[in-house]
Amino acid sequence: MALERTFSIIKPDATNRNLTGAINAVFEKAGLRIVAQKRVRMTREQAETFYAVHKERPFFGELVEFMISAPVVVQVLEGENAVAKHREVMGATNPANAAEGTVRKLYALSVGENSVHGSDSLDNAKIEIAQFFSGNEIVG
Ligand code: RTP
Ligand code: MG
Repeated sequence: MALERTFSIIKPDATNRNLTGAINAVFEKAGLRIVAQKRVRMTREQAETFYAVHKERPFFGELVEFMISAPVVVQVLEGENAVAKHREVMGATNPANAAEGTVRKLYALSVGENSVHGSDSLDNAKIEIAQFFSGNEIVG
């Protein structure tokens, strides 16, 4: 087992509904430690860069508009197998397919407004963390 760090976003649909604490409770209960956290309003450029891998997808424009529509909470989570554990507790992208007890089953509104983001690999976690945090903002 390896101690990992992953990058997490609590998305606008969740911050709008005041769910930051409720979602953090799910993460902490799963053994993920919040080692960095800040509330930010993403710029359009930040959102486009962050989701550049989805640039050609039909939902790209909608996704960027959504991510800049309200504040988000960006986080670094640390724990054993943090990348996989975080994705497990987030649940499937589409809440209709998400398992009981997962964040998306509990809180997501739709496949687009699905409350949370989590890195999909350790390599992407490192890239995504560096887009939002400097080293001295992360306290393990
Ligand atoms: P995320 O990157 O946000 O953690 O979510 P994910 O890996 O589960 O999903 P991904 O395929 O990477 O898609 C990124 C985000 O785009 C939005 N989306 N909308 N309207 C649609 O069909 C659709 N499909 C994806 C979601 O907000 C998804 O989380
Ligand atoms: Mg993804």
